[in-house]
Amino acid sequence: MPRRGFSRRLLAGGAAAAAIGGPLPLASPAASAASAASATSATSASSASSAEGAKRRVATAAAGGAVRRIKMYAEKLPDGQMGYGLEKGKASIPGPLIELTEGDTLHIEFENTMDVTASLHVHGLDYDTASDGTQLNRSAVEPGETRTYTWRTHAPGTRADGTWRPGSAGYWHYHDHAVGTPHGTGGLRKGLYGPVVVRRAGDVLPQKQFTIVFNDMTINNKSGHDAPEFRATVGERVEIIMITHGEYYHTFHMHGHRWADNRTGILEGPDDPSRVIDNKITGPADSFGFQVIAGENTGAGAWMYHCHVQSHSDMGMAGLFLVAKPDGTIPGYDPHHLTAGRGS
Ligand SMILES: [Cu+2]
Repeated sequence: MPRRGFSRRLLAGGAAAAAIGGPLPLASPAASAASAASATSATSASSASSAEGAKRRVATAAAGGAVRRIKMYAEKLPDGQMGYGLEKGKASIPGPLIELTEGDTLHIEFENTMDVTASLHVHGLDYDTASDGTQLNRSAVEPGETRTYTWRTHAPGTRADGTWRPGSAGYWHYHDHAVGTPHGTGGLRKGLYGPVVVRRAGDVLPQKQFTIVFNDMTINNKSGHDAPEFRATVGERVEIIMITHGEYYHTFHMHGHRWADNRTGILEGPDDPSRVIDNKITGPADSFGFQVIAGENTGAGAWMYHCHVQSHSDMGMAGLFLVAKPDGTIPGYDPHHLTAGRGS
């Protein structure tokens, strides 16, 4: 079976996102050629006219506070898996990337097109029990029915008692909590999950975004040495959103790139004490994210990413981060020779 191009698959989702989003799309197309522009518009980016922004010369997230509405569908896929999508017939695994800025509110009109009860449950954001997405409090959705889930976010600040209240910013995720069991074990297994990024005003925006989900022994529900590939050009600012589901603990490792083990994955300056890592242990329902400059200090090439539990990588939990030279060539990459995860 030929390796599937990760970028091609996500492009379809990206086009859908752009179609529904209008001038302020919530889900920016990952891996699309237009992702730089999309990521920028997705969060109403300003070019940061502040002194710091001018010094950094990167796009940054503008202040939140918007109220937005989208439609989401849960669908059965032709291969028996399940996915979320922003349009009927466009479901993907993982589901569409939802991006917000602290202060934003999102209303999701969720339609369950399947023949089993399903839901949408989010981590990290603010919601009441009616938007929890579980059968326990009757916020799941019966087959063929529709329900509006509301997710809210907030900026950090001082509580009335003087202690510090954290904001909503972070790398989060949503998933089904109803298919198969009251915990959505069947839905998660079949692909009903997706990424959420909440930014703080001023956060650095990426030029490309990729979501990697370790789900049991698969990556994005692709198993057996069919792991997704991502493509970027050397020097591009690439955001990785990493989520884990299923039964196992994994370690996420990337070759040739490192990141800061903090909220954004980016060091704030020379005195930021965050540890710089290239490997992170991750367990079920964990999520984290970071940005790297593709090929920084290492160059273009076919860079592996993989679970570093040896038996897991040997069983196929490995893929490629393809960093092209400006002329489009990728040193060391032979698409016909399956380097990632193949025993030889
Ligand atoms: Cu693993």
